Amino acid sequence: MSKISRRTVIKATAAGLALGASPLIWLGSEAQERPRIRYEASTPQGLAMLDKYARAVALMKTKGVGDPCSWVFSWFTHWVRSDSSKSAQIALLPEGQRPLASDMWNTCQNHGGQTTEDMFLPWHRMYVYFFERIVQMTLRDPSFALPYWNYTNPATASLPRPFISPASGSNSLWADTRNPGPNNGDPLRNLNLDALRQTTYSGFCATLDNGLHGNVHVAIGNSSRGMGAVPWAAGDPIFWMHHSNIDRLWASWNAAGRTNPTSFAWLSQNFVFANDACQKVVAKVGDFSSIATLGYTYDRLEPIPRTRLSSPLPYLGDSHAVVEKTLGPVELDGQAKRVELSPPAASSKALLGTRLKGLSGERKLYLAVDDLMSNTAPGVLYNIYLNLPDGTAPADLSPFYAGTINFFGAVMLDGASKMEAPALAFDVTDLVRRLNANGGLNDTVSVTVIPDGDVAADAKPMIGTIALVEH
Ligand SMILES: [Cu+2]
Repeated sequence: MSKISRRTVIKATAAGLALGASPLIWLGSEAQERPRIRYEASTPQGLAMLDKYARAVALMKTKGVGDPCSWVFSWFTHWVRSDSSKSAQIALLPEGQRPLASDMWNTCQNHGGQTTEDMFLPWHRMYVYFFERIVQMTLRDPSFALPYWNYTNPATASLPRPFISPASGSNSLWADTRNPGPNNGDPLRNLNLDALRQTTYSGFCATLDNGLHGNVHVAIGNSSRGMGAVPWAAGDPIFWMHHSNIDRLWASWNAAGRTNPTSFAWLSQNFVFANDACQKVVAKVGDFSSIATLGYTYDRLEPIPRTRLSSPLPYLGDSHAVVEKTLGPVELDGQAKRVELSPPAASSKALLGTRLKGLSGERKLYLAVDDLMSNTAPGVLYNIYLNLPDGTAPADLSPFYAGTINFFGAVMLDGASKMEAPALAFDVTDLVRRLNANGGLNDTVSVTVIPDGDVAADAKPMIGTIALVEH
């Protein structure tokens, strides 16, 4: 058991008792304190927090795996490392530490198929929240707040300095499981805040998870033991700055007036975590729907882009909306892959140009990429282009660029009951219009998928369907 200060013990015991009765009482008293601010990681305040964070990570790494306030216990709460298994790791623990590990480990939502994709945001908000409390307790510093990493701002698209310098094991924030580019300070590329354009919660949650969130995981970490693979992701200290930012984007989306689910099923869902007394807490999604009652805020929220997307998820359910699609699954490897899309029925052939002229109001054309699956993490992002002329030089690809996909959530995990194969849709209205105006369409669309780096040999990534959809 970890050493904690007398003051923390008293506070935590009171919190524990209150929680037994109702989590609301505990969260309510929390909200009366002045909210802590989560700062952008590269600001002076953010860097000061990262200094504290580095000390906390080092301390947490010295604690035994079975201590719910240890580094590894937090990591395994997301998912247990894939060279072992949950049951094997639990068997190594002292008897008394097994029940909580059994309740908490491998609970990342919704990679195990336990709940629904709508739980991605609240589960990770709770995960970050309770981790932040454990860091506060570890440092005996209740003013600590986790900084966030704002990678979609080109000025801060490189890993924050303390994570890469010094580049050695003496730095508790450095990891040798990252891709060499980012770990040498290269900025992340092809990231955007398109998810914020979604108008429904389910569309927003899934687009953020499968899009920006997964792209950042894969861009930073390798697929064997790093951020690029779910079972290893939370072992890299940058994980928490990434998810602090994902949480900030959710808060931003809400601040612009977009609303969360109000269903009983969503609000009443419970998840198990450990509090800052390293003891079990049961947290309810309804208590984490808004950060206003959670005692923290952000130094800056993102403005919502003016152009909206009418939440095309689930886009392939309505077959009338499909303009053209692939005829079968698209198997990817280490090379560029080109596939032609075909109209679902012969009668609808040669309608793309007409359809473009007829697009009115909020209706748009989307490239839907559905049912992503992979044996193991391929370890690269794939960029998608429309009607790419043969032999286009790498420097000339951008006029044909439609979007970037990742297979972060597309691998069936050990111990998972099922998997929701990720899906994404990209607004390609302007791209298709431009290609059509340049005479580059001829009423057919071809899609080229190009890996942005080397693909792991045994990965075998596959896209179930690629379709052009009007919605
Ligand atoms: Cu994540």
